[in-house]
Amino acid sequence: MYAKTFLAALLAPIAVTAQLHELAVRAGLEYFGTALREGALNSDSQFTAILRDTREFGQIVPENGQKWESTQPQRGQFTYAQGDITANEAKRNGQLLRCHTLTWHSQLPSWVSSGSWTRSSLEAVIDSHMSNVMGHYKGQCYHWDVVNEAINDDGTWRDSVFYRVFGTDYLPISFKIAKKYDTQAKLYYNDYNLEYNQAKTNRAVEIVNIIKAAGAPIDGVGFQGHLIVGSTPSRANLATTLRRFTALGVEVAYTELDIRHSSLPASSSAQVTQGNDFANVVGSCLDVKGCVGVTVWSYTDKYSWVPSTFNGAGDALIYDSQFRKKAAWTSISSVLAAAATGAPASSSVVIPPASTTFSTVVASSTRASSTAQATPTQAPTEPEQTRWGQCGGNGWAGPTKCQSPYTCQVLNPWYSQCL
Ligand code: 9MR
Repeated sequence: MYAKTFLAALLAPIAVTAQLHELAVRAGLEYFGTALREGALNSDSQFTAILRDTREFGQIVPENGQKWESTQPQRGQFTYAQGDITANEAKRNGQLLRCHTLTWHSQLPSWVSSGSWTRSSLEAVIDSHMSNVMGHYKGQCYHWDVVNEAINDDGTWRDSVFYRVFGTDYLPISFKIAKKYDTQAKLYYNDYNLEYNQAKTNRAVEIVNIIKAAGAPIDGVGFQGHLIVGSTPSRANLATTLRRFTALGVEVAYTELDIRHSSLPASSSAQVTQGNDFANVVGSCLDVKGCVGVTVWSYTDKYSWVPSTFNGAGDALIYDSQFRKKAAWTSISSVLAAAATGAPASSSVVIPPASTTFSTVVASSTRASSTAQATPTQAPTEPEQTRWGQCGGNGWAGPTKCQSPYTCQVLNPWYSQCL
């Protein structure tokens, strides 16, 4: 067995130097990421420097630049200047790019929302939008949020131009069209307030079922995670909710996480509560096989959509407005470090052969996604990972083979996965 002293010696440098993405990958997630506020890049050197720290953020997503009003403000006129800011940045830094978003009622130009459409004319509009926008970003998007926010908070269907013309058919139609124009990106349904496991969550489960029943492809469900300090569900309840979706055969991710204080300034105890809430959200992702990553919706309180939408509320992120790490940052790093370095859980982790170096133990994760097993006393056989298990990446010394029919695919320099 592994001597605690050796582990402690290994833990020290990790605790000192590691940042959130680095820890997240060591803990078995694919990434820890952030949204990029386009206007802040280059105009704010502190913002830009932290955003470019790939140990901190291994994935970025445009906060606004790829939305319909930015990419096709007038019919047939496509512009990518705003969307390219984040795409180019991801390329420059070697970060994964989440792409956001296509069929959405909001930030939708009035030529679409107020147009007079038949099913076939609106389908042609969606097709043309996806053909152009997805074509422009083809090969760059790790995920695409194909449909965004189709449900009201009470679980009823949102009244959008898409719903009025197609009923729920626009859901599978959008996913089928999306697949035509990018066969590699993982296609997501993305929404907020799914975390509470109530009527809206039930409807999102129905969305996955509707899409699959129509023979359309869907790979993931994004939990936006716009939450409130002190009202965030427990880690166990969040995990239970995520599992409702992974049980349907789709992956999940927290895609727009922020946890706002309802009133400001936040007391020190409210800041601790915020830290615990963040830790519970990130912890729930670690607990669920098929939860692939966590993205904060901007990382600094200097740039957040919250204060302009919720009067008096704010400070919802993990760095303060002067770019100092908050208690929330520390809580997240602790929960990730614990998962990255904790003792292997007997039922769920790849236990390396006895001869394996200690770096393997650290690189192995205790999270639920790794399932192949070998006992330390057995002659080293070649273990195989199941679907979603890690099978390669810098520092990885675990199994590199996948169980059939999955193959080991390189997602980034730190992480290859059985898909
Ligand atoms: O953060 C975005 C903000 O700058 C925009 O003004 C706003 C307009 O709708 O959209 C915000 O981002 C939203 C995201 O695209 C979808 N989920 C909710 C986010 C917060 O409103």
